[in-house]
Amino acid sequence: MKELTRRKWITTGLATAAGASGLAVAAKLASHYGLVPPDSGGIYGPGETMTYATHRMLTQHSLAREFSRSQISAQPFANEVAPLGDDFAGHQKAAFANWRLKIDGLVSRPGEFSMDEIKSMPRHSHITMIQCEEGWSYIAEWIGAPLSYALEKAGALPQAKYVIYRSFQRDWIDSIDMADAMHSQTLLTYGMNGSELPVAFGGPLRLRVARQIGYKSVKYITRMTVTDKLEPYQSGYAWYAGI
Ligand SMILES: Nc1nc2c(c(=O)[nH]1)N[C@H]1C(S)=C(S)[C@@H](COP(=O)(O)O)O[C@H]1N2
Ligand SMILES: [Mo]
Repeated sequence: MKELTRRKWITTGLATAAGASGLAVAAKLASHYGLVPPDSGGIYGPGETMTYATHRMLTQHSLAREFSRSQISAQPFANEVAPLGDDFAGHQKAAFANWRLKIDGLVSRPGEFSMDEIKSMPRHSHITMIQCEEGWSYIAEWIGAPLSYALEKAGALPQAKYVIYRSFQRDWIDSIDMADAMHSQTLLTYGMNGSELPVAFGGPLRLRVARQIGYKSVKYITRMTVTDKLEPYQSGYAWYAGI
């Protein structure tokens, strides 16, 4: 109850500050509560801060909409990825037996997980829509281990604020805050629509962040780093892309 009242107060404060004295004041208030995203500095910065801070105040524990099995898209669209190269082909040939997910940073037990280890973790699934910023979308069943489970196994420390994740494709790196990292719908995904996750859709391992737009669901993930600070975000897209 107390938390709810506090949240309501802060949200009202943010909205009022934004309306009355401009976004700069709202940004100050957000900063006071530690709700400033890493792209708060650019021209869209104040807007990004407002979006992130109000989302976090209102929807920390909300779920992305789930669909029924009959609504699964018959022909999901796999966005084209850059060629994956010979090293990836080698992994594929070995049926990903040598694929590892490394977890490091602010954890008490840094280490690596094989696909078999990830598949032996609790198995969760959800039928949700993935939406690209370019407009298309599809609905699929995503199957995997909750990221929260792997982070707890690795011993994420209390000062953790974000998780940075990297892909086999070196230029794909992204990050989420702990609210999304620990969220029940955030999965280390290895299955789709009852089968193995196809390579075109990010197999063997994809981070599915159900509450954010498509580009946050990075394919071919190899490493996660728990941290308490992020470098400025320079992808040109919003860091927080909640839907
Ligand atoms: N490694 C990697 N992850 C990626 C991408 C990519 O090119 N490489 N594209 C992103 C974008 S922009 C979107 S919209 C979704 C597309 O998911 P889909 O291929 O399942 O449709 O994956 C995201 N994850
Ligand atoms: Mo996208």
